Amino acid sequence: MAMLSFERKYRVGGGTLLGGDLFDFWVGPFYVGFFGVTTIFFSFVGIALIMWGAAIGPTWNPWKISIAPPDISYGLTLAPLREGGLWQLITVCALGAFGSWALREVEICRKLGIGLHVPFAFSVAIFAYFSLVVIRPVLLGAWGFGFPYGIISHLDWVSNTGYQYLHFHYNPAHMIAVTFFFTTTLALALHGSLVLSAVNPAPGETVKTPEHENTFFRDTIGYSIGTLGIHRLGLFLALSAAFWSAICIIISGPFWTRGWPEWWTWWLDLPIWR
Ligand code: UQ2
Repeated sequence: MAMLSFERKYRVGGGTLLGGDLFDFWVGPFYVGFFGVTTIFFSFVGIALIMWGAAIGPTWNPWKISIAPPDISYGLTLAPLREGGLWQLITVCALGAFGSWALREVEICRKLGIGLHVPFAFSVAIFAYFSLVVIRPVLLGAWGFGFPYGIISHLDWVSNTGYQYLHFHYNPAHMIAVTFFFTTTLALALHGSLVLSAVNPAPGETVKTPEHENTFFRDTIGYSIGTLGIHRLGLFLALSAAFWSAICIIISGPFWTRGWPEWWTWWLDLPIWR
């Protein structure tokens, strides 16, 4: 079935979480819904505030534009717009837009009668951002611990925050996150190359089936995870990467204030060495 005829068949009312059938319509190929409207609203206001922040800043160089959070001295209060208040409003708009987008995905999943895996996966990415700009700043007692919104400035923030703990690669949760990121690329490289190899046989030969894919891996490593399994593994690896990234920054400061290399003294302190 061609995609457009499938979409006409399944472009049906209902399945909304909020707003009933008020916003239950499409604009061209795009489903709108209540959360489509709120996505547009938060995106528009958020981008306008970013433009305002850029306009009152010292540069229009896209690399150098930066909108910083309030000074630490403001604690968890609202700051004046030019003193980090813009950052606070932009953060609200970002979370509003991301949350709206996730809920719009839920409504589309409900219409189609498919699982909620995609909005769930997106929620883990939102959780990682939420950890940086809300959870950790609240635990540390000041919005000023959030990262600045700028291309170079956010890189500087990551570098400075890392060096604050002497060597961030000794953070055990960071180690787990990095391992999941690398394993995700390994899994997608294996999967992408395996699928392309099966659908691109030598000239004159027919396209191969999953039986060939299974047999390739059974012949090479004695195990095939299967066509459904590789996608379950990929989702698990990717979500774990984002999850442990969030954990590794939440624990840095609120639960460990010294250098991360020092954390490993627990190993040297084990009684088995005495
Ligand atoms: C597989 C399979 C696929 C795949 C891949 C494998 C037919 C099309 C890539 C092989 C994957 C394995 C053995 C798991 C590797 C484990 C890690 C942690 C990377 O068997 O089934 O379907 O795409």
